[in-house]
Amino acid sequence: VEINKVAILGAGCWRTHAATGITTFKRACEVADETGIKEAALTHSSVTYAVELKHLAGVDEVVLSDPVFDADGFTVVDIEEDCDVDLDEFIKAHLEGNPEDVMPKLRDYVNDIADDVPKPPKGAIHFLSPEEMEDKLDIVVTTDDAEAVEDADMIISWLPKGGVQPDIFKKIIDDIPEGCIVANTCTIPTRQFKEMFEDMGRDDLQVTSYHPATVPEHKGQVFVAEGYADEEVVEAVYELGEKARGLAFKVPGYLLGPVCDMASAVTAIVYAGLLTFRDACTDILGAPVDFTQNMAVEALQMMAKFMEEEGLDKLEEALDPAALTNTADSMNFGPLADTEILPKALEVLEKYSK
Ligand code: GMP
Repeated sequence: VEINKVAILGAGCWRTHAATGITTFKRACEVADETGIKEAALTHSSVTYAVELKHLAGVDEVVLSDPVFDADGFTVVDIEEDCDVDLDEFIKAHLEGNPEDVMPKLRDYVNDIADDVPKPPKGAIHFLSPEEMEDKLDIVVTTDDAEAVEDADMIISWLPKGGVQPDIFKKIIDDIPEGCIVANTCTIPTRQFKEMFEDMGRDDLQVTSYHPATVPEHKGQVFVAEGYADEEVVEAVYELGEKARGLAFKVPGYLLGPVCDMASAVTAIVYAGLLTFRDACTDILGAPVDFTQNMAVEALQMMAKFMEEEGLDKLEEALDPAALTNTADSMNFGPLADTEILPKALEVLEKYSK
């Protein structure tokens, strides 16, 4: 499997990254340092992906396509003029010092102008112009999706939230090469992404993901979905991701959302619960693993049913959280107690009790 041309659809906007108030340009600065291209420090979203693929993973041709590049609302923030931050100091703060010495200035400026900049695709906030992206980063920038995907070995979708992706892909569906690798990021679950292409008659495509589980400029990592593409393809994307992003994980495709999206907070708590529950039951009580598994499956499935039937905002009305503080406390032994997961959970339930 050779990946010589990558097309990235969608370039993103930094306003939401500013709004969270917690992310930095740490990875972008590392990329600037590793490649010697200073301007790489000023990339975000899929633009950081593009630089990494071109200069760290050695992909011949990286094309970034977004209608916003031609839009009146495309806004380039000059960190020196607008935010009063020197580029060398910006990089130094991220690599050797504390990013928070400089980040508040960028966030404040962007939060201030955000209301006046139209949302993508009519406008977007970047720190480099499309010309600088081409000249300094050596990537191809276009507004023509059909041209971008022509002869591509891999397409990465940084397109808006799920619902609109079919309409965008429909327009270029015949331009996507036979057997092309198509990867989703954080805006659509991989399973839904796969079904979308199948609905368009493209079950020849190799579906996987190139999911950052963060904003790409902040942290170098990527999550690659398994199960919907040939194993060699998943391996190739994984190796590409490792070179480009520094750290890559393979994840069963259907788990990509639960592991990488916001509900990973729920998944992490549930997963930690499953591991400690398993060990407490099998190691200490000597319970058979299949019996233990059945009980855990029942708990997970019924909790999902409970939430669907009652609604997430009305859970406490239907089941007093205190009910569990009085049943689960006798489970407070072995790994469940040692790892402090159950005592902490019971404390939280107590707080929410009626
Ligand atoms: O994060 C979503 C990104 O997708 C934004 O930068 C949008 O401007 C971009 N976007 C919206 N519509 C399209 C489209 O039809 N093609 C491409 N390539 N990007 C789009």
